[in-house]
Amino acid sequence: MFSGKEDFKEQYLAEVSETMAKPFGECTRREKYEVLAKMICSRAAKLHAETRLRHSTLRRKEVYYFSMEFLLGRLLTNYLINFGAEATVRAGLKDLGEDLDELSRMEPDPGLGNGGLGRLAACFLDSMAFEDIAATGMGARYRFGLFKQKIENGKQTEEPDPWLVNGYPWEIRNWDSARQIRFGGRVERTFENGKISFEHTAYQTVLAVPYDVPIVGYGGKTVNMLRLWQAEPPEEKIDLAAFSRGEYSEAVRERNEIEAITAILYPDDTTPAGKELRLKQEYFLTAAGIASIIDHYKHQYGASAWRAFPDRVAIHTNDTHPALCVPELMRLLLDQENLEWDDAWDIVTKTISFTNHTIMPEALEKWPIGLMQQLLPRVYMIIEEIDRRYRESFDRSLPGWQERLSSSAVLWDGQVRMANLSIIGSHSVNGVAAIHTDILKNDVFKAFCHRDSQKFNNKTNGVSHRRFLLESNPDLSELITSAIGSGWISDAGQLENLLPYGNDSAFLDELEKIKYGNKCRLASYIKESSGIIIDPASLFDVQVKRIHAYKRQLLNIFKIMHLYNRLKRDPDMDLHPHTFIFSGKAAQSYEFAKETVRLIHALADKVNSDPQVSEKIKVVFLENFGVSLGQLIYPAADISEQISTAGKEASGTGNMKFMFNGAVTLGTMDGANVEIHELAGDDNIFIFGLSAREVAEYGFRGDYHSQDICRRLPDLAQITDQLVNGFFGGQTDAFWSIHDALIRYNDEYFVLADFEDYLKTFFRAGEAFEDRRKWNRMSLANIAKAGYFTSDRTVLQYAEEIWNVK
Ligand code: 4GP
Repeated sequence: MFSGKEDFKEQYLAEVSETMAKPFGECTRREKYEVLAKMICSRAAKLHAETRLRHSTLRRKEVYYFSMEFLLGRLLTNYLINFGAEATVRAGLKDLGEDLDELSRMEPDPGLGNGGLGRLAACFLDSMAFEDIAATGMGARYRFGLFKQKIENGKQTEEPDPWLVNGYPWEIRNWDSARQIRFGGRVERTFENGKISFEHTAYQTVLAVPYDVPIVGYGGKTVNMLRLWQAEPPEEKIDLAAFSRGEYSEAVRERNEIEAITAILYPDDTTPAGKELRLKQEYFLTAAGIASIIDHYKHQYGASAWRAFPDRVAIHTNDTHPALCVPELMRLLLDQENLEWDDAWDIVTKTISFTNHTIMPEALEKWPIGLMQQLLPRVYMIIEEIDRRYRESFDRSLPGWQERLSSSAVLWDGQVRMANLSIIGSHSVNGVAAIHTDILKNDVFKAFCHRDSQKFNNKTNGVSHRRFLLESNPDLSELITSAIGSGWISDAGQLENLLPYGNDSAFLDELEKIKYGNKCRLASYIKESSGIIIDPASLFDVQVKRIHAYKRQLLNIFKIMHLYNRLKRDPDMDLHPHTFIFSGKAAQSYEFAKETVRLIHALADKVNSDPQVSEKIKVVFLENFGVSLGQLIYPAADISEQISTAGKEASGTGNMKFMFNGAVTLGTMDGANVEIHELAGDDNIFIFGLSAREVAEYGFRGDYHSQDICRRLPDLAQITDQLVNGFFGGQTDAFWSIHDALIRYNDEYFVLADFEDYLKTFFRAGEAFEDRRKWNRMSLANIAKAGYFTSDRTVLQYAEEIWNVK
């Protein structure tokens, strides 16, 4: 990209004066960032054109990854690393009196997702480009990403995140590839020349305009694309009559309504209006994406080569949010391309595949039939027909068929069940960790298993080790490379070659030193952002993820309350100093999660301001968790808290990011922890708690009584009492909803059931930490075994076993 730092400087300075029309010295840091990012983006765009040409000459099968969420993280440093230009640019900038990291912090971190599923999609883009898979991401360009979390008086508040205010240098608006999307209206059947056709009238047209973000693979050879669709009015419209009457908001009402489709990620869908907007978003992305695929295909292969479509195109749906890909592809093949139903259905089901990411019932999407009918009349007709045919073909000779049919049909009880639509319309359905896939097969989607069991398969998640280790933890990466060479960057499995270093004390000391350095880096961020001073020599015990009852931040909080109570009774208690770090957002309408955030803050105030305990324990909550903050936190953790109720966390990917950075997991046998345990081995992980089977058995038998546990464990009873007895201040500050969830409503997530074992295991981990040699060896074993969790491995498995891409 640059022949050396002089070459870089020359090109960069020329670019600055051309685009900013002022000398470098007068530019703000943000402007300097912007010019650099634009420069790298245009190089990437050029390489994207070359990649496309190469892939199309080779007639590569194309993968389209549909996801309502993509949490890309910042791109500048990542792309410089991928182009092999980071050191050159860093040195060149230094000569110019600038610092790459500071410049990079000017970049917005687009929050186009809620959590795991969205970040997974971004890791997949990275790995697919690295593996030279011809892949395109299909997403939505929300003007406001996930809210910015602010803490005020110990409570979460939400502010909009206008990440686009200064533009986004990594995108290219591609107006000429815009598509028209239809909403509402009527569909009439007409019968002419022996053929039925469907006429759609009185609909509203919305323009879907793609913004293309190049995705640079490590090594810089393959550059794929993420296409983010934005909703716009089909023409610059303003109601002039309304305007001249002075009714200004009426004059732009339609425009606003249309733009609302991609205004905000995941509008609160607890209201009917929110629900409608969410469904509009889903169809908008699906319809725009499918139309562009069909056009591209016809351009490439002609308008009659439909049978070969599944050999040349794979469409992957990331959870059910893009499930309308099934009826939408049917619609185009039937109504536009004039295929017969059976042929179209054969193509659709061979092309589309589906990943489920959660078994939480509230996340299994359902839409009222009335809403679907009114908003997407033709699509609904197709869904109805899919459902009718499914029922008709159902084997009624098997015992219990009624029950199976009722739970697997698409239409039921006035609702369209999107997971069932996805399963019926896909050739592959996968879970994201072994235990999760088992639960899907044997429980959640059991009804499908007789006829469709061959569709179900597991693809354990992975993360981009290049972003979360190479980029986030440069010192550790350098140490690894000095020991085993740099092959691990493209082949994470080579990290296993680190295992012999478990006996090398100089290496282990170095590992410890690097961890300490990363902890100092995080400690200064904490001091800067919250004023709290923490000791980098303390054990960093970290839980960062969305705040959710099943993820059980509460269990962690109760552990800290227990330590507090003990230290108050016995200030000389033998305890290595600990810093407990939390970060994560609570969904805007999820009161329990918001109360959990408030509880963490109340506890932090109590602990940190009490000199009797704060020498030994500190509690920190880091505001506004996101990809960038994660990158700062993972390298600094000693203990990775993965403590969900067994059977509830589909996989988790934070657990993998911690592991790559040498943190040791303290967790339940849930999600990918099970596989981390298997790989790291009993000696290098701390496992506790009920198994998924035990949790399920309690459910069947109905004999779990949370109050019995409090009776048995007075320490725990003290803690649950403290939630409401004035310990945290007056009655207005009490945590009744949390108390009630545990005691009155019998602790759905088994927090109290797992408390004792959790505590014991926590103390065991603390003891191990005191033996520095032992701990560093455990940490190393985790890094060495983490290679399996690279998303390179995961996407190769998808490519071979689902997409049939060679
Ligand atoms: C998440 C799951 O909660 C998490 O366990 C998993 O690792 C991740 O997907 C990626 O597969 N689910 C979501 C969601 O993000 O919105 O359902």
